[in-house]
Amino acid sequence: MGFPDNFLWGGAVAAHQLEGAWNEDGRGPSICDVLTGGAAGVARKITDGVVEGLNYPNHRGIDYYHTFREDDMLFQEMGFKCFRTSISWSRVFPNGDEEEPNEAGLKFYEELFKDYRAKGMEPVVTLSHFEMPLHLAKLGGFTNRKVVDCFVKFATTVMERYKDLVTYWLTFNEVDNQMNMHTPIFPYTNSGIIPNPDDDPHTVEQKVWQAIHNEFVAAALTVKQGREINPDFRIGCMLSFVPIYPETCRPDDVMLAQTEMRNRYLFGDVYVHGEYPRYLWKRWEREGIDIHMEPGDLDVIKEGIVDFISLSYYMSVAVSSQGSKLDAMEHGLDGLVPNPYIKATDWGWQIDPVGLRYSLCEMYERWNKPLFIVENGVGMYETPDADGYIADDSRIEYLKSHIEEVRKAIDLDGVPVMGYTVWGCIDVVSFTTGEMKKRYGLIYVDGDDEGHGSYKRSRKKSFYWYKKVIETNGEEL
Ligand code: BGP
Repeated sequence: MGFPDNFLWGGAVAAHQLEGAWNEDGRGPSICDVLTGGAAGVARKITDGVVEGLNYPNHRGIDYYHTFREDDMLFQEMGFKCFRTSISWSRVFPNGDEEEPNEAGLKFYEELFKDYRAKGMEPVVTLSHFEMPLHLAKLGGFTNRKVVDCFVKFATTVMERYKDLVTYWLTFNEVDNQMNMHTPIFPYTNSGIIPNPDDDPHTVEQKVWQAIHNEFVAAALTVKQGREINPDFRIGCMLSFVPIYPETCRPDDVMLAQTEMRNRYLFGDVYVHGEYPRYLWKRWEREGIDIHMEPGDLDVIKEGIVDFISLSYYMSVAVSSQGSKLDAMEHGLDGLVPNPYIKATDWGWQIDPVGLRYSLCEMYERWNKPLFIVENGVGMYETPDADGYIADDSRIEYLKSHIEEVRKAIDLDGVPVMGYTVWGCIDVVSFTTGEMKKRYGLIYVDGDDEGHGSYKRSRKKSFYWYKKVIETNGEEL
């Protein structure tokens, strides 16, 4: 009982949030490079080129591009069995549509993955973690069919190059986030759709759905071609799983929660069943969404079924049929209401460990595929004490309570869980806020939002705690 012997404990990061070196060794500008840093309560801005005087925290990240060998030693010290990162597309194809890849970019990831292997960590690689070359976004991102070919070329190039180094691949990070269609950030970072203030809401929805279709085709082609490159590859999708509870047992609340959950389920439904669900065809018809499909697209989607499902899990939310419709524009959800039974973080993310077990059961029973938790963690404000130490007991409590629920899902519900990677196992630039001060790490990085500081690494209390968890294969929490 408990975690299986081959359980993949580890940590997770994404290229643009930690590598820095944004314009080194031939890397082209990516959409993240023109996304400014934020400040508490201020949304990040999307610019169309780097603007002097604005803050772009990912240009430096935490310098991992230059420090990975030493940082990886810390992950090795914790006993990581795997390490999840992403490949920055514009390091490999600087504009996205070149004939030949950039050898320096390919070389970097080769060294990186070799280093993981040498340190006993299985690489888990996301092909697209909120990044694409800026040039492709200017061509319309995934609304433009040409980008499907560019992506597949990029994916097959790296799969071919690292076929003996990497077994676990994930296609699009949190692909379902763009169901928050009316926030500028998710359609942009998921699909490279640059917001156009002249677009009416229907035009925005039409664009996002088209991009989603094209990404389904791109993901399925990647799965198919990946299997030809190496039949031992295990290729999964990546979903941001946020269970949506009805606020009450009022039937309209329950119905609303089910309707909203479909925004999450539809991605897994397509990746696993290989076809668009009937509720989606109905919705497209009702909302006047007209998807351009090329001949053979639906066959491709049918053939490119994933081997496993990976997910991020941070929180649950609740909805009420009595809630405001306006919320749909702001949050991508109708009738969002606070859940009075659980606490939230400083950023309003509601902490709900039981929701993780609930999600694992829902997902497995719906899709019957192994699950891999590739992100879970808590963002906190943190300042080292006089000795430079951070006793992050509340992070330990967060992780412990979530891992306990994973164990229950395995032991009591029979859910096959492949692994668990703590998000931002080292402090990185926050994705939604663009800040360094929203920290997730088990390792502290002495850097601020403006890039000041020594960037020295130090172990937090959670570092030692997680090391023990891995050593005892989750027996000691
Ligand atoms: C997920 C993303 C990550 C990450 C994490 C935490 O949505 O896949 O890239 O950053 O959330 O989010 P944030 O950094 O905004 O707190």
